[in-house]
Amino acid sequence: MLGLGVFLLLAQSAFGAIRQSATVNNPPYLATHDSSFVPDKILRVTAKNVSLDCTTRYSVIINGSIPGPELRFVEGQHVWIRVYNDMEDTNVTIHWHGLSMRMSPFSDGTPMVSQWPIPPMHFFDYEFQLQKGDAGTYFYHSHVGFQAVTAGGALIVDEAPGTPRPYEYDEDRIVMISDIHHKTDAVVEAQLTGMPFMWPGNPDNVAVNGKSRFINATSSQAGPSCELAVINLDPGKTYRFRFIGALAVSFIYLNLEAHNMVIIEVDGRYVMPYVPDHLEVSSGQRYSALVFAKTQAELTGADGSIKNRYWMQLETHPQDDADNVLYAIIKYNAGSSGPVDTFTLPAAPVLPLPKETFADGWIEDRLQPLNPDPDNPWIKMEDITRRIYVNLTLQINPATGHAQFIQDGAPWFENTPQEPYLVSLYKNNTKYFPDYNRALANGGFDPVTTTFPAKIGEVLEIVWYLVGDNLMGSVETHPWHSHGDHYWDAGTGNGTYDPVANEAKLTARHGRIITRDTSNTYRPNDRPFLKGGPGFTYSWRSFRIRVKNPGVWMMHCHMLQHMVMGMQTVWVFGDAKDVTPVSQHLLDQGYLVYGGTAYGNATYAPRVLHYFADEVDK
Ligand SMILES: [Cu+2]
Repeated sequence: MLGLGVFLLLAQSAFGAIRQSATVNNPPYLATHDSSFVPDKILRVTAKNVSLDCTTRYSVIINGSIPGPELRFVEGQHVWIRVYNDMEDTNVTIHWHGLSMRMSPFSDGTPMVSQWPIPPMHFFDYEFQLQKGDAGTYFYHSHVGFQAVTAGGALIVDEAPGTPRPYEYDEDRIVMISDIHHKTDAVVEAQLTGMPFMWPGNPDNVAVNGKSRFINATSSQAGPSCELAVINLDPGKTYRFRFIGALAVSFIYLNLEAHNMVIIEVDGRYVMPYVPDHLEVSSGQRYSALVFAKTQAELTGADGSIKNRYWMQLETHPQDDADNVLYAIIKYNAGSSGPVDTFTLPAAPVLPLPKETFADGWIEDRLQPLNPDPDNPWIKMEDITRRIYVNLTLQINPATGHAQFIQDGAPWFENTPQEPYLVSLYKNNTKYFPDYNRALANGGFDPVTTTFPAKIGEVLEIVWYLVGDNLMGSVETHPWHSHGDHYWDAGTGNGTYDPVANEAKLTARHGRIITRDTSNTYRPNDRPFLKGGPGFTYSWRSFRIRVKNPGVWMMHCHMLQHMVMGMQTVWVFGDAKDVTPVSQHLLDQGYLVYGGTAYGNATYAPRVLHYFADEVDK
């Protein structure tokens, strides 16, 4: 633990003064956040009718727009974000997707896991400390119900001022891809959890940066809420396109017309350059790619005319149904300066994209880390202290038609725990706290608390098994997202897991394996999904992780529909003595009760724990 008051740093940037700190408060202390407290960012969550995709829908939105504002921070920055829940009848939390909340475990934004949700008409101050190595592409989103389909935005971490980037580029461009459902959150949630279960339907469309044009729209509807996204480029510059899979359920294939992409980042970590023939993005994943803009000469044809617009083509690859083809426009600041037609779609798809459904691992086994971290070396098989198999399957009640996803026999819903696990941990409330030995005796899963507990220092291999459902024996592909830390993505394959055979594959890669936070458990591509029958194990995926960050972290399918249907797991790392010590009286009535004194409102300034020091605290 670093001593108090050392390494206090101030940095100047284009944003003005930023908080910076390498100092951990041990123990954290409470401060009143009255009007003198100035957060770095303010997010206000509301619900209202919003026009998007040529239609109007009642949606949860952040700071009045879809997507919410783009947040930018730098490595080393100490961040405070105030989130106002301006809704009168619904809870909210915000999760900082891909960032580790390391030493500020109340900030992970998972309702009933890391915190009590923010009650209506209250606000909560989230604190986190960015570290070297965090530079990359992230996003933030609500973690309640189906809200994240519209309530989210890009979150970018840049290198600290003066720190060189491993890849040079002139500017970046956000490409945030989100699903559009014309049905409201309430209808979608009711159908998914209904008896009988009803699939609300695949997305009506996909938006790029909050722009979309419904395929059946008429030209009279053209306008700001009924048009394609435009990405503007200057000739000759090098761009970093930051693709963000802020999706509900779609798997996206995409490509650029007449431009190559060089992948340089996966889920917030730089990778060796890789040139794919197309990009695949599933819910929760992010990729950065360098795109080299054409020069003025390259844009100019033999007749002197300038071609200044190109297509970005996106296709959704749902599990079974026909693909949807969608577009954004890449527009050069060159040639004609007239208005851009953002409404007319191409008569036929302009780019070739693979036709198979989303499976087989794409380029995942070819990605390599740019700079392997010497302090966190690749986990070899002999380093693993415990292997946990988690069976993922859909369970349908033949009598009621109710459907839920179960993990090792149990679903997890936001109303599963009686109080947030982290709260139970601080209260040392063993009634709601996992029993490690009980879990060990049950393959790692504690069925009483519906959690997977682990001790600090353990080295886990988590093997996710796709298991045929109880009626038909079918399976689907799921993007599994990990909170709390990146894991080593130790591969995927059909059938049951053979550790020795997989280790031979990994060894052949010389341990150049990437860490990331979202990977797919694939349905086998040869579509044998009814062949094995109920309970049949179709495929596996391995995550390896050193248990080092105390806290309560979710690992869940990132498809919002499946989260609503219970496809989530909760991992408790460490026990009461491992979480940063905070004396009980500091926590009473603050974080430990719903709407406690850590939650402010119009007339009340909250009392907030400070896990990190900075100049404002002095
Ligand atoms: Cu899923």
